Amino acid sequence: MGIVNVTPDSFSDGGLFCDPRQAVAHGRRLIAEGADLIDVGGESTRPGAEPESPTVEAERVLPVIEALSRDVRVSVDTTKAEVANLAVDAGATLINDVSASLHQVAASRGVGWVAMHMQGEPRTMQDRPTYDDVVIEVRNFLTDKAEAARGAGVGEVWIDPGIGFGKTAAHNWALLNGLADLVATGWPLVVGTSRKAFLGALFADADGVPAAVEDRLEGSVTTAVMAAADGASMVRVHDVGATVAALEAAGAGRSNERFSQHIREMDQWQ
Ligand code: PMM
Repeated sequence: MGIVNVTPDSFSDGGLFCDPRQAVAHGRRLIAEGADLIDVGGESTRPGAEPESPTVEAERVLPVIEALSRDVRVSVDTTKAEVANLAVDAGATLINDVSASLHQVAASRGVGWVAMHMQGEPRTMQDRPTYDDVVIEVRNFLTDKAEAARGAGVGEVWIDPGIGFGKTAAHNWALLNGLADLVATGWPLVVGTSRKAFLGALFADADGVPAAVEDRLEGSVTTAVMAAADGASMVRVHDVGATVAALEAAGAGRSNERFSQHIREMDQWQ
């Protein structure tokens, strides 16, 4: 899943692809680099971000979805029913929902749904995230949401632990170490680590200054490969070319059942 953020303020690429033409061109580059699906978002979910109006969000994403969905499968990254519905009209066939609240829209429109876990809301989620056992709590939340969606008639349901959403670096690493528990639920798993702050913290300099967003490539690619090796069926990434190459190398090196399974699952959703 390649990321196209049509926002002035997303944490890693905010402002770069605000003009729909630039966003479409970027999406096409990601397709050429090997993305199977493009995730288009019009509202930043970075920590501290304020919500956007549905009108502004829709204006940003709709032309981009309309253009890219002619070439590839497109998901819309939104928490608003109104935007999700308009995005489906424009050609999106998957609702990527970081609020895990829109399964009714997916059911009524006959499209897929990604349920992501978040503690709190973007404005305040990093204030003081707390869990007794982050893996168990996230797993239970996601299976409840997935079962509710399936019960409501959503045919294609994905779960996502929401790396960085109301989580400390320790929580993120615990989740990445516990992906097997999420895979064991049987729901297909999406994981998004790309360029996130916990990777910046890992590569902080001697004064504790985190690595800049553009210096998080190795951490992003490595954690994407680890997630796939642990059974994630999809990884959400900015750097598609590097990630695809790394996944291919890892798959060739291992040539094991997990990677073959991964490829089969991707084929099934296309
Ligand atoms: N992360 C971001 C936005 N949307 N959706 C899913 N399903 N999973 C994620 O981890 C996720 C997401 C934040 O990253 P961005 O601002 O670079 O898009």
